[in-house]
Amino acid sequence: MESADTCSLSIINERNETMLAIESLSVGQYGFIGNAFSFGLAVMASTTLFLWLMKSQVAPAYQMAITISGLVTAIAAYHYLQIMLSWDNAATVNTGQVLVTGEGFNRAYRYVDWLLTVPLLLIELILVMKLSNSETLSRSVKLGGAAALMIVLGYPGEVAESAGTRAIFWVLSMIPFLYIVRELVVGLKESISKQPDAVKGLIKGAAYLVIASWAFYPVVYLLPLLGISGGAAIVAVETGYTIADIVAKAVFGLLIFTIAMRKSVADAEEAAKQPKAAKQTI
Ligand code: RET
Repeated sequence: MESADTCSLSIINERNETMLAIESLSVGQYGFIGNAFSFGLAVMASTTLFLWLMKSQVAPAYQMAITISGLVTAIAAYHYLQIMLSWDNAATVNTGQVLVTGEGFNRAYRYVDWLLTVPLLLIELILVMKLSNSETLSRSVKLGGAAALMIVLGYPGEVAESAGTRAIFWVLSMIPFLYIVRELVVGLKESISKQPDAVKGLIKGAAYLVIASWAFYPVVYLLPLLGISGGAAIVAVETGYTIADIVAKAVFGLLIFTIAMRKSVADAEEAAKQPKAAKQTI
């Protein structure tokens, strides 16, 4: 029974020789990636709890940003659970070898996660700046739309079996990506200058953390085309995305929380400075 199973698994193995084929992993590499997914799940779930439990500590004006930040890590926690289960089901370890089961590893979970979380992350950054309603809406729509386009254009290349297709969709996805980066650098510069001194540095830091962590994704995507092959390519892609996700969602969420705390204090100090008469007229 056991040998028949092993035999059918090996046949699938031979047929599945693609660029990022799971059967090219060593047992150690297969286990390492599974552990990275498990770590990602733990970070996302605990960050969600922290953000939602601490939300009441910031002024009401910033609570929406904290709620959204927790939503981003909650969506990610759910997807990391699915990713981990799919990874476990995609292969088995038998007599020191990784054998694919034929179920396949579902790479769509990651992209659906990004499709939901990337626009939310951008909206969060815009919200915490407390711009006028119309500016908040127009920037959210423009940046959120570009982010969705970037993810949708990246997916066909991620699941493609040929290097050429991967390269083409990388180029296409880079167009909305560069637009977002330009908007963040140029467009937000002006609103950053209007922020209170206490948070100016932190908001700038958040914008640069977004750019640096986001820039990591297209680099990770390219690694299989840059001479890394076999099991090492899958390790690079899967752990690379997991690290980038932890920085872009959990670390970023905690930074947003810190900004919201400081802005709450700065707003309260500003209100205390207003003369009594002026206060009564508000
Ligand atoms: C892809 C495809 C290749 C080209 C580019 C990409 C960019 C992905 C990015 C993803 C960001 C994800 C975040 C998730 C956290 O919630 C799709 C890999 C440019 C920037 C921030």
